[in-house]
Amino acid sequence: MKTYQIACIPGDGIGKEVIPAGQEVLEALAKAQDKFNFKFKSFGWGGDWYREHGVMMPADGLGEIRNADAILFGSAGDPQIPDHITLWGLRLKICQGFDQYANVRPTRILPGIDAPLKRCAPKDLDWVIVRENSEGEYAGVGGRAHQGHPIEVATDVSMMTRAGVERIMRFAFKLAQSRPRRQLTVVTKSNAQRHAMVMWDEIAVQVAKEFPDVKWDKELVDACTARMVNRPASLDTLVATNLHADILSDLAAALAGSLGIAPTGNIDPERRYPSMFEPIHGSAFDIMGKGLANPVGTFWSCVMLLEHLGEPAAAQRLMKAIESVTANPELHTGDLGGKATTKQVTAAVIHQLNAARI
Ligand code: NAD
Ligand code: K
Ligand code: MN
Repeated sequence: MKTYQIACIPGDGIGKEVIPAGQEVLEALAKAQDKFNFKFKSFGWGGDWYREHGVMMPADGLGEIRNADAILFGSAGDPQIPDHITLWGLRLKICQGFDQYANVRPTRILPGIDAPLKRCAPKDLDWVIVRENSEGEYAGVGGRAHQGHPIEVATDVSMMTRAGVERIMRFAFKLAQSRPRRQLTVVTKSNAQRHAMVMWDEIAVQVAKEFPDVKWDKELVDACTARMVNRPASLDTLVATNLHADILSDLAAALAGSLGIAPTGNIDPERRYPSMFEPIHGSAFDIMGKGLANPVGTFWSCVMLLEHLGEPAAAQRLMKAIESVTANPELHTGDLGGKATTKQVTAAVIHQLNAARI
């Protein structure tokens, strides 16, 4: 029987609560069928590691997880450590080190969840946001000169390469092509960002020619936020830069009910390196350590992990279990207006997995 090696990095805050829950659910899923097993290895990297060692992860950390079949990640962010240190020292190190250049963020309104938009039926909101995950605004290019002086200058340069934009555009068109509506919205801000985003637009026109069966349009990112609220059914697959898609996908998650539900995959489409799956939320300082975190974003990320491993039947089975749990308001956590705990939701999903024994 096949055994998948999964590297677990819970990180900080509620990451330490939702990732063990995800591991439990994957273990239960493996037990409920006899096709594959998981071998988990956990890494205690993050804020605690930083307090002890002065870095978020060891210098050879990427080497330690290099051979995993996939990575399950929680969150990097600690109330005592500046956010740019925790983010750059762990999550971005992995995303960039393993060239996980496609960040895929599906959003849908799951059964039983009250989405905040009154005019939006569940079927009207079914999106996948593709986020460029290797360059753009988060390329790390820039600096500070004359720090602390009145003449100080600080820059963060949004650096885009033709090769980097072409590969994410091609990935997004291909993904759009695989979905029933075959529709892509290319998000841009080329009216104001007149160099990199103009190249982005030109590359969209060029790559679109390879996908004549995909309908596509362009939308400025600010207008796109309004369109998501006013005409959600007009969108299907979207592609946007690192920063723009970061913001759009939090909005998307909130429109679908809660940040606590939304999943993501940091994918290396060429499969040279392991891909990394994580809920889109962060450490949630306000609720950490209380056992109140919604684990659904992590469970849905596990669905994406299973799809990536080439286990679509198992992925579907887990998604069904998640949906039958969200359908019951008594199993909603605080972010959804309910009273359930992380443990109760986890136990309910495991119960459903076992009940669905084939
Ligand atoms: P956050 O996602 O941690 O929290 C935003 C709000 O959503 C909070 O009120 C929180 O309680 C709620 N929330 C989020 N996830 C939830 C869940 N699963 N269940 C219930 N409620 C949930 O965002 P933030 O407050 O902006 O960031 C906190 C820290 O996390 C910062 O250090 C930030 O840098 C970090 N962060 C890390 C990642 C990552 O590792 N990928 C992503 C986002 C934020
Ligand atoms: K996260
Ligand atoms: Mn984000």
